[in-house]
Amino acid sequence: MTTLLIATSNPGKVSELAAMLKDLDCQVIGFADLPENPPAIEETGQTFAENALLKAEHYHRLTGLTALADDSGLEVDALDGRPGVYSARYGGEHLSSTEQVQLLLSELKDVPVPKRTARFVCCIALVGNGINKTFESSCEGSIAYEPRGENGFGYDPVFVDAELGLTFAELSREEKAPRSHRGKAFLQARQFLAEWLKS
Ligand code: ITT
Repeated sequence: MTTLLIATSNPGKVSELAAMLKDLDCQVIGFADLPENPPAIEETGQTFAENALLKAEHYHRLTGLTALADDSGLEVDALDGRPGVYSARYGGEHLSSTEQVQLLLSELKDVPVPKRTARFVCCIALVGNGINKTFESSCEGSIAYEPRGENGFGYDPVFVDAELGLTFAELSREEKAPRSHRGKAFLQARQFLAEWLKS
């Protein structure tokens, strides 16, 4: 049976991706299942796809396993698309998610509702022997004036889904998955994976 490595050190992503992968015909493992934590690679790409491939290629090279990496982030229109590919490092490497959310809210404090539009973007890269693929998707929303909800991770408490009017942190994992950037990118990856695992 093929082993698929979920190549991320972000616990929020691990939990979402593991749930999405659970009925595929392969053994899914994370960094915690490896004998030692693999060293990270610097995310020097200018796009989500470049960074997702950088990560998946790096972890495939280190482990020999088929690696699934995700590069994702939040593009805020009033900030000309920032933080974008720098979402994990927004405000500097030392800030917690809660502090990053507060920084975002302070940057947007004078921005009125119609101008608070934003989107989450996700690119999933799959790299293994004979595979080198990316799958990208996004979801539209806007930035709330204050955090709401307890679920999810990162910017979820301030990302308001355009259709539901609820933040992603107010949704359960099962409600977030089909509408999220990661869930939609994963659906494409999953179709490919299912075919590839049969071959
Ligand atoms: P890995 O590189 O190890 O996967 P990371 O957290 O550094 O972990 P990224 O470089 O892709 O991952 O950064 C993405 C950041 O964007 C992440 O840290 C979150 O702050 C944010 N983000 C991505 N998807 C999100 C989601 O579904 N909900 C909330 N925030 C999200």
